[in-house]
Amino acid sequence: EQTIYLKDYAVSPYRIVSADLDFKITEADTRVRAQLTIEPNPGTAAGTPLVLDGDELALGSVAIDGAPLVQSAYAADATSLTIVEPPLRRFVLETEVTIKPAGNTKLMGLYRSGGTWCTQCEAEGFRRITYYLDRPDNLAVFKVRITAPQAVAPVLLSNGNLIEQGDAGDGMHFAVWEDPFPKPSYLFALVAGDLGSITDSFTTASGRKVDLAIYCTHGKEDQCLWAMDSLKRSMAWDERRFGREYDLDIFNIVAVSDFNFGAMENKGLNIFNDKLVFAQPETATDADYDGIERVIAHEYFHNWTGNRITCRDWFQLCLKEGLTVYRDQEFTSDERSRPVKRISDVVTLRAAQFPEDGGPLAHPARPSQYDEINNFYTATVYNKGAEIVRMLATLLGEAGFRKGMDLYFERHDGEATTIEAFLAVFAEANDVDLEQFKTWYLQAGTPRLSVSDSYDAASQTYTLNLKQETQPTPGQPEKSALVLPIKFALIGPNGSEMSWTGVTGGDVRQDMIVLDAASATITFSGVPSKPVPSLLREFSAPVSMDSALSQADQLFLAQHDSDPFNRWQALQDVGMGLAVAAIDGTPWSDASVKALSQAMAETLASDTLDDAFKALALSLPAEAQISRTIGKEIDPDRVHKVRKELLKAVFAPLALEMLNAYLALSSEAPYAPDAASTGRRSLRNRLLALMVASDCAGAVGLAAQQYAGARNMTDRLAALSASTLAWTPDAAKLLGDFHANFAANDPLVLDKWLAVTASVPEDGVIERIQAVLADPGFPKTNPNRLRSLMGSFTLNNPTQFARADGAGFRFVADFVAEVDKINPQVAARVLTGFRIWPMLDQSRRDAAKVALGGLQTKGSLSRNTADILARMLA
Ligand code: HT7
Ligand code: ZN
Repeated sequence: EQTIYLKDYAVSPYRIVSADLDFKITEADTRVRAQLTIEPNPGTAAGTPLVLDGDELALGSVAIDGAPLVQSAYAADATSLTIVEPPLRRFVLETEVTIKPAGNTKLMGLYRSGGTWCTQCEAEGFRRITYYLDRPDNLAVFKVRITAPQAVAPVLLSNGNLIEQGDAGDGMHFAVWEDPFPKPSYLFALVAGDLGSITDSFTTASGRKVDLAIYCTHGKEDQCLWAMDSLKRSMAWDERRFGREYDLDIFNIVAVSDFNFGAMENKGLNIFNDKLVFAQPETATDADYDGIERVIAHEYFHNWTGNRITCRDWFQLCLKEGLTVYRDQEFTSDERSRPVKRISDVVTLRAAQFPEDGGPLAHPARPSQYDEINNFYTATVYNKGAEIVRMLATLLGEAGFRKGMDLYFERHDGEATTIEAFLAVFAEANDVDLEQFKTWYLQAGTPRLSVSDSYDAASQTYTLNLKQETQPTPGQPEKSALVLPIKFALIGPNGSEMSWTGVTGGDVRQDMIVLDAASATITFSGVPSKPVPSLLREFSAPVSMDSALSQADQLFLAQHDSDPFNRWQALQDVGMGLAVAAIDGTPWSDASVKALSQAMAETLASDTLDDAFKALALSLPAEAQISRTIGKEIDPDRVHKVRKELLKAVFAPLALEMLNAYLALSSEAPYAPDAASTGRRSLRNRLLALMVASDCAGAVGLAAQQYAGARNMTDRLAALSASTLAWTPDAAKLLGDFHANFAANDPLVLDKWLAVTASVPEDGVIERIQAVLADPGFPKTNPNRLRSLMGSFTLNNPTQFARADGAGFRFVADFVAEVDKINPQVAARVLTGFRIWPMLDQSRRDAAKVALGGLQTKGSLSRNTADILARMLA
């Protein structure tokens, strides 16, 4: 396999300045004629060959400035077209290729989803459409002519503005689109199909009217309204918060059913996985509504952070992704509840990114090498990337961060740039040195922050000892100290924040300690009584923190901390402490469980906390989270069993309070996706799940009743999952009913049934999944269906995936081998579920190795899957 290194980055000898593309689409195939205006870059020597990327293209003809090239003047192989001796001046290269979208199951390049032709070009899909310099630092203006059969493709779309359309004879019609903004090829898009649409408009702050449209399968138009509403709110927010206006007259979104990812930010023509567009209360949950709002915003925000300013090379992926995730997180925080959003994001980070950072697939947010770039669209690049930007904002303050962003837009608009350039604008705008901060982008692994403290009553001094350490990760044996912004407060015995008169031994800035060394001992003087430290408020740095707080101090924080994040964290820490100790052989005492139970009861009864917060707080850490904290020799069955017992011990005594609260939260109001209504449903459904899981009397029947009477998918699915996760006597019946009455005719609801089915922590689940896959009607080419089934199994069903007999591992390895032939991106992503294997106990490790080894000996794996497999086994 060919490894690409950041250190080898070089400017291309030639650049494409404009691309005129002419697509002739027919049922059988698509003919693509490209007229590329090309110039040598400064310093290119005469005779330097021009090498264009290509993949699965059937080459017809090649010409330069209108003259066909003789065979010896060019060479084409499986991955490139080389022009042996191009002119050392501006010239037009003309190529004609034929491609077969209907057989394109990789879903990269031009492919068909249902009857619709659509494209996905990021990262390297454009080379599957035509020969090109398919690299993000080549910015060109595009003009695109599409000719297609009028009957099957009445809608013809591409980037930019529609400048011409008409009849092309023989039942064909055409449209011509022109995008005035130079862009890299990965932002190219084309759609041709028979689609319905909804339209709207947005007037920008400077008074320009933008026409908005969302295209979808006929009949689904009314399911696009929430997406449209989210789009308009995103456009307004980016103006308010970052001063960024939209720049074209048209903004189109197209929803398609077959898509490798969530969505794609193509200039002026976003293409979306339809699950992130369609919403109606009967089929979409609150989580779906949230996801749509978030991803619509994310793709829209890319117009500035990604499109207007793009990446120089794919190593810089987190330049656009980390920053844009940060921006979408801020949007949701401003639109909904900031603390609830922060807690949810940290839950995601810990569930998805921390395990990546601590396992065989660990890599820096800006990697320095890759074999297959598609394997680097990871939680590290996206979510840790966002955390890094968030730390920058924390360190610089809101105004300082905005100054840096303004300078970034001013200085780099229209460029393909780097992380270095991004950091430089913040350093310059704020006159600070960010050299050490940059290490966050270069170093993999989650730092461990250890804290101990002491109080000296005689001198009224309080001392905090802080230590950071990052374990080695693949290819990075040595780690250096990072800059950790640690937001904090000292909480006094009456629950309010204490002040101090002096501080020595560290960089303490009002409510923040900045730790930039391996350790620090910070002494606060003038502290009249022993405080309880509230550290890492708002989760101000993406670290794992070991604090030596007693359970009593943690519960004190859970009750008094004015930082909602740390209040939530304190409850989690108590639950984690009890679970880990019990798994380790030290059973919890009645008193300690009672204290946690009491804290949960107080949380539920609080009149100041909101419902959404309560729903998050009334929980124990997930099994995967507990396993990760244990860190080695994990037996998932034991983790499952102990967590279940703890859940029962903590929550069963609250049966009556939970039931009363559940009943009081019932509502006859019609469904609305606003924060308050969503919060109410999430608390009610959380209580139902807790009552079922802790075997409260009548809870099984209550779940069945809620399932049957539900007036929206949020409540119905919650009742179903509460039943199936606890595998109640009703569970199988409810699962069957859900399939027959809700899932069978709606693919996005079917995904929910597949996910619930695959998450049942009971023997027999593998056989049930196998039966689903063996059904001839099951669409093995659709990523959503495959991910719902297999992604849920590997990530949400640890006891069955990591079965001691190896059956789960064998099953997934066989699946990966089969799907790899159809869609390598899906196969590689499912395979990443194995990353937990080095932490398992010996027998499970052995079983995982056998399954992975078997996959390796199969040979002929895609580059995507072979790369993950090699790193997994290294
Ligand atoms: N920038 C987009 C990434 C993406 C993608 C990557 C690989 C294969 C298919 C893909 N579809 C979209 C999405 C985003 O982060 O906004
Ligand atoms: Zn993105």
